[in-house]
This record gives sequence, C-alpha cells and structure tokens, in this order.
Amino acid sequence: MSDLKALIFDVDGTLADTERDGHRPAFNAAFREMGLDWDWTVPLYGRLLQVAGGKERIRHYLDAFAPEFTPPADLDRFIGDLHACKTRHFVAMLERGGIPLRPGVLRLIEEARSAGLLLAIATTTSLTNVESLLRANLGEASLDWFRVIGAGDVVPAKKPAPDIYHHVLERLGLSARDCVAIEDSAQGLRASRGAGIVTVITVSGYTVEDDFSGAAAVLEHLGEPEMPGRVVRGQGPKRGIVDVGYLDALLP
Ligand code: XBP
Ligand code: MG
Repeated sequence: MSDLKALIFDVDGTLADTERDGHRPAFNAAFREMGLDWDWTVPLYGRLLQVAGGKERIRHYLDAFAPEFTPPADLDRFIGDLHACKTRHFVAMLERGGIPLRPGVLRLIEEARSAGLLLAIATTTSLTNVESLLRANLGEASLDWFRVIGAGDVVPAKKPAPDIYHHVLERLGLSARDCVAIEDSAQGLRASRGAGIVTVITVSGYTVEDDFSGAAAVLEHLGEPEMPGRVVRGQGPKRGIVDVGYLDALLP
C-alpha cells in the first residue's frame, strides 16, 4: 500500500441507512409533538432529499409543499426549534439501537485503523447525530477513532458544495490525492469530487437512481466475507469486499 493516507466517510446512507427509517420518522414525530399535521411519507421524503440539511429541507417543504401554512413571525426560530425537536427524536431512536451500521462499515474501519490510515467524517447532518450513531453502534471510544468529524453547520454551504470536504482536508492536513471518500448520493459525490477526492459510492435506499458520473466505482455496499457487495458500475473489489488495498489502487 502506498499513497492512501485517509478514508473520509459520509454518514447518512453510507455509515448507516438513516433517511427513510431514521430521519423521516424523527421529522414526523417532531411535527406531531409541535402540533403540526404534516406527514412526510416515504415518497415525499424522497423528493425532499433533493435538499441537503434538515433545516433547509423544512424550509423547502414550506416553500414547495405547504403553501397554505401561515409561517410564524420568526420563521428561522420556528424552523430551528422544530429541527432541534427532530434531532431529539432521532437521537432517542439511535440510543434505542434502532439504526445499525451498513454491511462492511465496521470491518473496513477496523482494517483501515490497523493499516494506520486516518479516519474522518464529512457530513451534512449535525454533530450530535454523528456522535450518537457512533456511540450507539461502536461505543464511546469510537468517537476518538476519527481524527476529524466535519458536520452540519460547521461550513456555510452544505453538499453538493465541496465546503465540508475542504474543511476536513484542511483539518487533516492532507491533500485530496491522499484520500478516498465513501458516499451514497449524487449530492455527496458532487461535494467530494468538487474537492478533488476519489470517491466510491455505496448506493442507499433513496439514491439507487442517482447520477453517479465521476465516481470511481458504484457498489451495493462495502461487502462482508459472508455477504459480498454487488458491483453496480465500475471496477469493483475482489470477492465483492472493499478493503484498503482496493481503495489505495483507485488513487491515480
Ligand atoms: C444527509 C443530509 C442530512 C440528513 C438529516 O447527510 O442531507 O441533512 O438528511 O440530518 P449526509 P439533519 O451528508 O451524511 O449524507 O436533520 O441533521 O440535517
Ligand atoms: Mg449521504
């Protein structure tokens, strides 16, 4: 192994399939708690996912799907409170162990750590959600496995803007060619490619139909010895298992 120095993981759809059965019901629980008769169904949520960021997604919903809603005087405050309520519901769901990691995630993280690679996270979701997901699935100590966790509002522009990846590279002290990113969505791919990072896609529930032009490979998931991942497009790993050697070989 030679050039690869760090793996940068997206969270939602990559570390875990969080959108349909995690974030969406958490939003709906928050709507109920705040006395709103909104219901984000599975298909509607798929359309709302075109906008990255929970707060931004609520605002988009109001603009595009709830014209009859009379917004309160302080809309920013209202959206902020509603999103904070949603985050509480999402974290409670994680703490109940409701959202496991996707196939191959823990295996690859452990392999990368033993190989001396740096680990980082570049996500649109909030830091609270990231820490709760890691804590619930990997234990408290796992938070220290990641040299950098770039999340949520730490950057001005969310995916597909490359800001969060630039932020993570800067904090890692590395350049794009030292890293490989693992993403699940076209938005995420545009962000990582916008920062010049070689990117592997593991498609998730809502992103199967996305345009993954520019991805080094598009895979079903990272694979396990007993559950190899199918190759959707591009040069897949041997035996359907993404390992450090395969990722290193993707670097120019
Ligand atoms: C995906 C997102 C997030 C989540 C909701 O993040 O767009 O906004 O849908 O999380 P990722 P918040 O970059 O990890 O794929 O409500 O915390 O924004
Ligand atoms: Mg994602």
